[in-house]
Amino acid sequence: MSDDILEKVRDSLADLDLENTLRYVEEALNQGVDVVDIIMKGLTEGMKIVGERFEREEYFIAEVVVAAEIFKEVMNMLKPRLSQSNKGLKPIGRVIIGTVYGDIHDIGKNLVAAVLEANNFEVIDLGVDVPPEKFVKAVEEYQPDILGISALLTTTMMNIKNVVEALEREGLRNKVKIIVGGAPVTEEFARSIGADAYAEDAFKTVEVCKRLIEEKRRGSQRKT
Ligand code: B1M
Repeated sequence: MSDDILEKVRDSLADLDLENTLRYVEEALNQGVDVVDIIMKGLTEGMKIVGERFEREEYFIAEVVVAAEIFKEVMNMLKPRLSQSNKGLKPIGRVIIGTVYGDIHDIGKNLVAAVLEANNFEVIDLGVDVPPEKFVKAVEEYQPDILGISALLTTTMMNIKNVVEALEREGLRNKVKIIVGGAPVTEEFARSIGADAYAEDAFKTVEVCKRLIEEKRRGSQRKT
């Protein structure tokens, strides 16, 4: 039953049909489908299909932009439902997040930020196309526990290394844990550029960030 409705959410997003995407998301919520499943099995899978159609040249940039707008609109509706009741609780930790220089993809990064906030992290979002100097300045200014860097292009993921090196040059590398993610990024890549951790999706990011906070508090500089 819930698979049925999630397929409808996925396909209506892939077909760029805002009205039906919203309708099926409402229906899924009414059926009691978990909001996490709506995001991961419905919307994210729909975006994957959009990417495949773009690769096969069935869709062009205009269609991809429309899909991104639909995703964002539905997320605006779902975001309040992600939040647990964190009011009055001390945040678990502070995370600065941004999409790396040269890259303007922000749907995944925004989702990671929303899920972290819903799980009681304080999140400072630097936006997209963020140069290394801006990451460095933000780390100096806000002294976060964790710096999160997102990259969606194979060409821009290499720019993450420049951020790690810039932090090293400024003597800030040991003050912050670095987590990286995004479609082309892997665990192996994360290690190779000297990041502390990798997470494959927004919900894994929460688990990994909790672990990084623990490690930081224990004063361990061991790489994960
Ligand atoms: Co572009 N794009 N795009 N695009 N786009 C991809 C990434 C691509 C795979 C499509 C394809 O060809 N199949 C391809 C990259 C190929 C490559 O490098 N290997 C591509 C390309 C080529 C381009 C352009 C170069 C196209 C052009 O102009 N010719 C151009 C580049 C612009 C630039 O950045 N300089 C471009 C532009 C765009 C749009 C602007 C039209 C739009 C972005 C709109 C926006 O973000 N506001 C767009 C979109 C939407 C996509 C696809 C279709 C969907 C991405 C997405 O939002 N997915 C994408 C195809 C695909 O990924 N299959 C594609 C949904 C989102 C929830 O998932 O972002 O993966 P994702 O995030 C996940 C995880 O990756 C992870 O958690 C998230 C949530 O669970 N994660 C993290 C992400 N960041 C994390 C950080 C973490 C931890 C986990 O810690 C910090």
